[in-house]
Parts: sequence; structure tokens; C-alpha cells
Amino acid sequence: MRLSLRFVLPLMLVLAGIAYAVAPLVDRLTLSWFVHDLESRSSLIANTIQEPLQELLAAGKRVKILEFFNRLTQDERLFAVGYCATPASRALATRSLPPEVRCSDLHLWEGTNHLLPSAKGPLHVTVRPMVSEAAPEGRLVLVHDMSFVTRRSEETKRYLFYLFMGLAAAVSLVTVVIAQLSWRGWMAGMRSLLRGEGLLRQPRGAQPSLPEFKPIARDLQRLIRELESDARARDEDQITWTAESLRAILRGELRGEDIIVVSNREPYIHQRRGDRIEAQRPASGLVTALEPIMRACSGTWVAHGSGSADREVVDRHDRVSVPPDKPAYRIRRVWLTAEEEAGYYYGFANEGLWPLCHIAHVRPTFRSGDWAQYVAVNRKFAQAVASEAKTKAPIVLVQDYHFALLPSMLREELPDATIITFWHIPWPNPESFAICPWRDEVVAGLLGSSILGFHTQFHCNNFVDTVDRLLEARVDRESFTVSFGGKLTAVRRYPISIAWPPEAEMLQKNVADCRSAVREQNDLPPEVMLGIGVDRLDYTKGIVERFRAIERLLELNPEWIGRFSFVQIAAPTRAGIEEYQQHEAQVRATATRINGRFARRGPPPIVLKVEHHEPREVYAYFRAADLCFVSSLHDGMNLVAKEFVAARDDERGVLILSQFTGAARELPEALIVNPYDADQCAAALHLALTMPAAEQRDRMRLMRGLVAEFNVFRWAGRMLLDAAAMRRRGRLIGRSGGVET
Ligand code: ADQ
Repeated sequence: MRLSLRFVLPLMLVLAGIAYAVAPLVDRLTLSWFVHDLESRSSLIANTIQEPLQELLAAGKRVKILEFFNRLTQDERLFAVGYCATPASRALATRSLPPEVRCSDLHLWEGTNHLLPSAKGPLHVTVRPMVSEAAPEGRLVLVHDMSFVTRRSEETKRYLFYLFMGLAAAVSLVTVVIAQLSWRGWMAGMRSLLRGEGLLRQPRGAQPSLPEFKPIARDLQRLIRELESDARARDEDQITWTAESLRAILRGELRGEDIIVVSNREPYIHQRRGDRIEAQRPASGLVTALEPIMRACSGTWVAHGSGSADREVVDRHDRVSVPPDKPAYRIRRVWLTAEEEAGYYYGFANEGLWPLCHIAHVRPTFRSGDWAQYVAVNRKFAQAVASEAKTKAPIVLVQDYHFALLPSMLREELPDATIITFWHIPWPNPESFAICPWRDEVVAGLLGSSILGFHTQFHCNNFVDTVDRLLEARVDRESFTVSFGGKLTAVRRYPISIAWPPEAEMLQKNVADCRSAVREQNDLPPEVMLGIGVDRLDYTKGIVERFRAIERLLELNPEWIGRFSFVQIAAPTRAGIEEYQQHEAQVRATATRINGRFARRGPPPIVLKVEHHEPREVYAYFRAADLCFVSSLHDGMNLVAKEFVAARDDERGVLILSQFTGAARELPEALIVNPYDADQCAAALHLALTMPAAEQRDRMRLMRGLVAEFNVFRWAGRMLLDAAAMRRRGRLIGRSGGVET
């Protein structure tokens, strides 16, 4: 409307100006037409009255002549009539004859258009010869009132003005309608461009993008990306990422935003210990990373309530405020029946998706009953999130493979939400993934996300290839976005990490004390060289392959027998799944067999501790060890590798790292190995055990520098800053789309 006025008013003024400019021309034109008419009219009158006037003149009836003239002037336009017998005589005329009309001047006016001004308006004087024998110089004067010409001219000007105004309105209307239509077309095109659509191949039935955008599209997208990466580079150079800086940035960037985290595991588990209730904080990188966000934004964390006292501490909406000593955010607990947990968690998530996504040669098991529970539990969480949302557009952080369907379900419940999904495990190639009977549903479910994060670019590539293979979606490999069902998902790499610096408590005990204490606790001689492995007892971690590598080391370099021991801390996990029970048995049997082979001469080569340890104890083992061996057959990232590096503030110790971990891409200074190659791993073990202190320090320094810089606060902060930028861009596009409507 505002645009219409801005356009129509000037146009009307211009047209009004034109109307006024042409008015004098109209005046002149109408005057010449009317003068011509009056000439004709005067000739007609003169011809018509000639005969009766001649007769009256001949009869000398002056009175009759005057009556005759007066009758003639009853015509509203004929103002006066007069007759001059000679230039010297007095005019015989009606009283209305203007005094300026004198017989002496008539011969001058004959044949011309003579106009006289008067109070009523201009008068038109016509002189016609009225020759008779008695008066050879006789002349008839006809004076017409021309005020009607002025009136007509005014009327004409007025109509002309109205005509131009009407014309202006019509032209404006047509122009505004056309402008609106093309503006909307352009804006729609621009919006789709900014969203990354329109450049790529169109799915069948989709509207083709506006051809006029194509030349600028790539440039525009490149510019946006450059600006974003510029800003990102600037941010990341300038920010030292700590829990505090993350909190401060979030307060600035996401002031007042409604933030909800969804994960299977809760950040605080309430357990009953006799008549006391304890709030346990699981040792998880995820909790460490996301808690500062929740504290900064007073968010809500939706998770499965699994603790024995969880139900006792919640309010009637199943909420509890945490941390217990200083409440800053709340947990909304979702209760699962045993059947739901069996199908959703143990079944589809851990017997289906986990082996499907890890290439560890364990076949996934797919059961339709598990799938049904997985769908139902995802739906249950979607409803819980929707009921916790304080605004229509919250930021929801969905964690891991337990919730592949949640993003699209949430999108239905909260269409304006910004959904960031992080997939903590690898994404396999499309051929491997395609064996899942519900592959399309899983991929489509994830594409409900605004941002979908993986640890490595390789996993991003695999996901995008899978989408390309399975769904009718548009994939832009330049911006790494997928457009599916009219919604855009950005697929991004966010390598997870650990908190840096580690909590002071973890490094409290000095390295020398850790070395002696750990050896003592495990009945190992003080001088024995020590290796360490810390994992959940999971077949993807390559524990059996690790033990075989140790066996091979002792075969190839027997000088290490009795001088090297490896402590494996293995936390029991998913013990309800048969595959894990078999794996545990295999791990135990392999350790026993190898120990049986080499234990005769001194301490056992392998010390297997199948139990959970507190993080402080784990760090003491890291500090006590000469090497840490991470031999995952496939691992999204592997935080143990980073924790070992963080624990070594003495800059000693060697990390042996599987090439199949995400961490291997970030820590090339580790000894990178193929865990399936026992000889290569044995050589790496030997190299580590003999590595000079200076080389250990050089490698450790570089790795510590990387973990310090790319820590878990950066992981969380980067995702949220991207979400904030996405929301800002969305608002901008929304606003520019709303201007003219
Ligand atoms: P996980 O497969 O659990 O994580 P990882 O990244 O190594 O693997 O994290 C394990 C965590 O548990 C570490 O913090 C470690 O210290 C701790 N831990 C392991 N064994 C323990 C024990 N016996 N006692 C105490 N603590 C123990 C998944 C993916 C990974 C990804 C993470 C984070 O499989 O690839 O790095 O998520 O995204």
C-alpha cells in the first residue's frame, strides 16, 4: 500500500502538470473553433436579415428597424446589432452596441475577426456590407457575446484535468499490479537462491527457477559463503573457547532464545542409595559440552528417565531443576516401558543402526517390532519437546542415532523451530546403508533438521551420497545442503572434542605419583612399561585386535615380554544384547590366552579390568602410561584419544590411533595404524616404547595445541552460532518477503 502511494502520487502530479501545460493550447484551439463558428453564424444572420432589413430601410421605418434588431438580440449569443448607412452617420443599433463600435471605423474591421473586451467577457464583432441604392456604403454590425467560449474553455480544461487524473490512476494501478507480481516473483526467486535452491536440478514437477537469477545465483551464494566463512574465521581466531566464553557468546547471540536438548541419556540421574537419593552426573563428553549452553540459556533437557529415583524427584509435569546445588536449567523426563526400551534402545538403535553405521563386520539385526517401538518412542519424545517449547520457534538440539525420526516429527509439531541434529557415530556409504529396511524413513526423518552435523567431512559426504541415492531430493554439493519436501538441511562437519582445560581435579596428582600408584594397584613392577586402553566393551572399539597386536609385539620383539604390560579398562555396556555378551567373552578369552602364553616371565602382558571407573581414575591411568592404544575398527570421533592428550601436561606418552577414527583426521602426530594389521600395530607399539622423550614431546605438544583450540565448547558454540546465523538470515528473508504484502 505504501509503495502504491509512493508511486501513484508523483505520477498524478506529473500528469496534472501536463494537463496544466496543455491548457493554453486547448484555449487557443477552442477559441479559433468558436471564432470560426461565429463567422459562419454572422454570415448566416446577415444573409437572412438582408432582405427584410433592406425593405425596412427603404421604407425609412427606423422604429421598426430597432424593434427588428432587438428581436434579433433575444438570441442569447447575439449581443448587439447595428447598421451604418455611411462612415459619417450615426449607427442605427440596439442599445447594447458597445460605444467602441463607431460607423467611422467599420470599414477597417470588415472581413476581420475583431474582438472587444467587456465586463461580461470578450465580444466578437463582425462587419458585413449591406449595400443598397440609397446607401452604397451601408454596413451591418453583428456583435456576439463570447463569454460562453470562456465558460466552455474552462469546462474543457476541467474535463481534461479529470481525464488526466483518471488516466494517471489507471496507469498507476496497472503498473503497481505488474510491479507487485514481478516483485513477488523476484523475491521468491531471491529467497530460494538464498536458501540454496533454484540452481540445481529440479525434481520432477517442481517449478523451474527464474532464468534471470541463474547468472547471479552462484555469485550470490559464493558471496554469502565467503562472508560467513570470513566471519567464522574471524570468530574462531579471536575466541578462546571455554565454558565461560561459550556462555557469554550465547548470551549475546542467543539472548532469550528457547533452547531444548534431546538425548537418550540424561545429564543427571537420580539414584536411590538406601534412604538417600543421589544425583549422578554421567561421565560424558556430551553433557560437558551441552551443560554450559543449558546453564546460559536456562533451557530444557528432554531425556529418558532411567534412574531408580528419577520419578521421586520430578514435579507433576515430570520436570526437575538441575544442577541440584545451583539450579540453572531443567530436565524433562520421558518414561519408557520395558517393552519400549527393548525395541527402541536395545533393538533398532543398538542392534540395527549401531552396527549398520559402523563397519565392524557385525551384522545388523532388523525386526519390525523394534522399528515400531522406535517410531513410537521418537513420537513420544517429539510430543514431549513440543510441550516443553516456550516459543513457536525454539532451537532444538537432537542428539544421536536414537532419534533419527525425531527431526521430521518435530518439524510437524513446530514448523518454525531450528533443529540441529548431531549424529555421533559414523555414516556409512550408501550401499552399506541401503540394507536397512526403513532406510528411506530414517534419511527422511533426519532431513527434518535445519542443520545435520557429523564429526568428519567423510561422514557428511556419505550422508549426502545416501540421500542422493535414496530420495527425490535436491543435493547441492557446493554448499552442502539438501532440499527435501520444501525444506533445506545444511549438512555440516562439527568435530566433537573434550573440555579444555581439563578440570583441575583430573590433573591434581602428579605424573610420577600416578605412575607408581597405578603400577602398585595392579601388582606391576615399578619399572614396567605401561600401555593403556579405555573403552566401553564394544565390538567397534577393536579390543580383540588390540590384544592380538600386543601378542604380535611379544612374538616379534620378545625383549618386551615381562617388561611391558597393557591395562585395558573396559566399561560394561549394552549387556542385554547377545552380540555384546559374546564380545565380552571373546575379549576375556583372548586376554587369558595371551597372558597364558607370555605370563611365565614376569607380569602379565594384559591386565583386563571390566568395570566402570570414575573420570579421575581414568585420568590417573592416562598419566601413568607410556602409551595409549586406540584401535577402533570404526569410530565417529573417539574421545579417549583426546582425553589421553589432555591428561599429559608433562608432554610425554605416545598415542597409537586407528586410522578409522574421526580423531585420526585431527591428530596426525599420533602413530596412525590399521587395527586389522597386527604386524603394523606391533611395529607401532615397539616404536612407541622406544620413542625418545624429545620426539614424544614434539608430537604431544602439537596434539595438545589442537585439542586446546578445537575443544568441546567450540563444537557446541559453532553449531549454535551457525543456528543463530541461520535464524537471522531466515528473519531477513522473511522480512524482505513481507515488505510489499
Ligand atoms: P563412545 O562410543 O562412547 O561415544 P568415546 O568417544 O570414546 O566413545 O567416548 C567414551 C567416553 O567414555 C570417554 O569419555 C571415556 O573416557 C569414557 N569411558 C570409556 N570407558 C570408560 C570406563 N571403563 N570407565 C569410565 N569411563 C569410560 C560416541 C561415538 C564416538 C564419539 C562420541 C562423542 O561412538 O565416536 O566420539 O560418541 O560424539
